[in-house]
Order: sequence, then structure tokens, then C-alpha cells
Amino acid sequence: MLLSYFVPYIFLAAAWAKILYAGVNESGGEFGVFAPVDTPGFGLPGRFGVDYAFINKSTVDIFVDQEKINFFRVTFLMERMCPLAFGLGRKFNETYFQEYADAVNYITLVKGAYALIDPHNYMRYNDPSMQPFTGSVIGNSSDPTAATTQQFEEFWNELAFRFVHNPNVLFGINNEPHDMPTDLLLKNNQAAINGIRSAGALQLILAPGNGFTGGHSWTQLTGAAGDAPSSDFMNKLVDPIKNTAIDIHEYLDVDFSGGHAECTQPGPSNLANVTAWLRENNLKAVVSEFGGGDNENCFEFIDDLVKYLAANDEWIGWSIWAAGPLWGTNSPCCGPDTGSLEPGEVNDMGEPNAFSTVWAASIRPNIPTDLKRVGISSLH
Ligand SMILES: *[C@@H]1O[C@H](CO)[C@@H](O)[C@H](O)[C@H]1NC(C)=O
Ligand SMILES: *[C@@H]1O[C@H](CO)[C@@H](O)[C@H](O)[C@H]1NC(C)=O
Ligand SMILES: *[C@@H]1O[C@H](CO)[C@@H](O)[C@H](O)[C@H]1NC(C)=O
Ligand SMILES: *[C@@H]1O[C@H](CO)[C@@H](O)[C@H](O)[C@H]1NC(C)=O
Ligand SMILES: CC(=O)N[C@@H]1CO[C@H](CO)[C@@H](O)[C@@H]1O
Repeated sequence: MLLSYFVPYIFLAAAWAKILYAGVNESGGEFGVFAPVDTPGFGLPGRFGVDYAFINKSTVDIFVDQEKINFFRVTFLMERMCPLAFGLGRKFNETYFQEYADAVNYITLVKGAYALIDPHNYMRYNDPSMQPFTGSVIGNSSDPTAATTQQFEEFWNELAFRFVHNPNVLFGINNEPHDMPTDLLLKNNQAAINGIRSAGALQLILAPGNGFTGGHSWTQLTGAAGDAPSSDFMNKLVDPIKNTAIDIHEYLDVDFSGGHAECTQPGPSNLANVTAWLRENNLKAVVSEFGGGDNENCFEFIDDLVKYLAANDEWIGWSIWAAGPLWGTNSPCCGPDTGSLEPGEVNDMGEPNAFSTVWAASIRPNIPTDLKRVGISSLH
């Protein structure tokens, strides 16, 4: 009895020490632009607090003070930060920037947690109306309306410069690139790294792969055109200060989309190849999106995934999808009745949402007690 109690405890305590960042997506800054048909400009710029919003400070308090997490992924839309009339680059909408900075600064400077800055754009800019498929792929030289890789570098240079003195931010280069040449994604990621470092910013960068940055498909051809595997390219990124990790998304349902309530794709075996690739290339990674529905099976699959991340040195953090102030009774993933992770809200049936079910059953017991609490965001 004593042995069976202590052995797993010691094992888990040792394993948990390696997770530095644990938390939740805060989604809402990208809301209000989705149209039933492709309509460039739809919902732009939108109204703060109505069409889009970043966080509810009270629920951030709950996550930090009661749940003791230290990590929030905070989404925004590049077409709002850089209005179409300006184009992608250094010129920002200062109103939107201030609203976003207010959310990031609350999480980091007031609450002492870490915030992952997430341009939620699928490596596309100019038409978010039917994301993830509309908008020109950044750096597509055959598309005269596409923003260039150079513009993307300038955008990141400006954004990083504005957060250069905030040690608690992380820079996520872009959400879920997909259906683009993988060598172009490498160029865009490298441009972002160059822009960030030339701004003097030293914080941790997360670089995504192709194929919606899926962990299960990291070493496979991806997309309709059979683009090269992310594993062929993302080990070629150069960060002069070696403070870049890989950004992975991994849902547990049949097609890895997060669209279904049932969990059937086991995280540990599906991530085995990318874990081996990380190890071979001496890289670390964060799972910045995953999720599961409100059912016992998913609770087990999520528990298995989070424990797997804790037990493997290559993984340094995770954030589940999703909380946020504007979800209402909607489900961000994993079946219509699951609801969001926003504390205090209910699901579409008026019953407790995923904060009371999924989070309570499979996240809360796995929140490490020794997360990183001080120092600039880094791999250690
Ligand atoms: C900037 O953002 C604010 C807040 O969403 C909006 O009211 C304003 O029209 C935007 N300006 C431009 C140039 O897009
Ligand atoms: C690049 O632009 C061309 C011309 O619009 C288009 O045919 C092609 O599909 C685009 N490539 C990607 C990866 O979107
Ligand atoms: C892992 O890699 C092996 C060898 O390349 C391949 O056969 C297998 O299908 C991959 N597994 C997954 C889940 O991608
Ligand atoms: C923010 O969260 C608190 C705590 O759950 C809730 O009482 C309040 O209504 C929320 N505010 C908004 C604007 O959603
Ligand atoms: C927006 C989002 O869902 N992010 C994860 C993290 O969350 C974003 C919210 O869109 C998901 O789309 C992305 O897929």
C-alpha cells in the first residue's frame, strides 16, 4: 500500500517539474468577422466589447488565484491590428493595440502570469471572413494582393518592440498555418524571429508548423496539395539567442479537428513521432491548443495527454481550448453541449459548462504546483 502510493507520487512529482507553462486560451479578439459567404472586410474593424473582446479580468483572477495556472494564450486578429487600409506592417490601429495590451498587461504585470501573444490568422492576411480558408497566404509571390514576408517581419518587429520590456510575454508567430508550401512557412517563421530579435526582444518564441500545426501529422505530408512535412523544415530555424520552441495543436477526436464530442485519437501515440523529432533536434514544444468533450472518455484522453506531456522532457507547456468573454453558451470545441471554459457561464442546455466538467475532471488534477513563476519567458 505504502509502496503503491509513493511510487507514482514520486514519479509524477519528478515528471511535473518539466512543465513550465500551463493554462488556457483566451479567445475573443478575433470574433465578429465570420461571414456566411466570402466577404472581404466583413466585421472590420468591429466594436470592442460587442463584436470582439479579449478577456474578462474577473475570470482571469479565478484562473490565477484559485486554479493557480500561469499561462494564457491571448488571440487577436491581424486585420484589426493592421487595418486593410494600412496593410500589414508597422502601422497599427492604436485603439485596438491598447485594448489588446491592456489584456496582456493585466495577465502579466498585474497577475504575474505569462501571456502568449497569438495573431490568430492561419498565416493569412487580408480576408478573415471565412477563416481558416480565406485570405492571401503571407509571402505568396504569385498573389499581388498578398502581404510579403518582409511586411510580416516588420509587423513582428513593431509588435515585439512594444513588449520588449515585459518579460512575461511569449511570441506565437501565427495560429495554425495550413495549405501552403512548407518552405514558405519556414521563411515566414524565420522572418518573424528576425523581426522579434532585431527589436531587442529576448522572450520565448513559439514557431508553428504546417497542417494546422498538428502534432500527429508533423512528420507527414499535409494539406490538399501534399505539402512537405513540417519536420523537414522547422529544425532549420535559427534564433540567435536559442529561445524558440515549437507550437503544436493536438485535438483528440476522429479527425483531430476538435469538432466532435467523442475522443478517439490517443495523444501519447499520436505525438510519439513529433516527440522523437524534437528529441533528435534538441527542441522543446508547447501544446497551445487541445480539448475534449464533456464525457468520461474524453476526461481520460485529456488526462493521458497532459500526463504524457509532463512525462516527456521535450514538452514544456500546454494551454487548453478555450475560455473567453464572448463564448456565451457556445462550445469552442468538442460538441455543442460541452460549453466553454469560461468560469460562471453555462452550456447551451443551461447546465454547467466545461469549466465545471472537463476542467474539473481532467485539467485541475494535472496543474503542476511548480510552474514557472518568475523570470523572462524561456525554455527553462
Ligand atoms: C481602430 O479600432 C477601433 C476599435 O475597434 C475602431 O473603432 C476604429 O474604427 C479602428 N480604426 C481603423 C482605422 O480601423
Ligand atoms: C498563391 O497565389 C496564387 C494566385 O492567386 C494562387 O493560385 C495560389 O493558390 C496561392 N498559393 C497559396 C499557397 O495560397
Ligand atoms: C510515425 O512514423 C512512422 C515512420 O515514419 C510512420 O510509419 C508512422 O505512420 C508514423 N505515425 C504517426 C502516428 O504519424
Ligand atoms: C466577468 O466574469 C464575472 C465572474 O464570472 C461575471 O460575474 C461577469 O458577469 C463577467 N463580465 C462579463 C462582461 O462577461
Ligand atoms: C481560436 C482558437 O481557437 N485558437 C485556438 C486557440 O484557440 C483558437 C481559437 O481560435 C482556435 O481557433 C485555435 O484554433
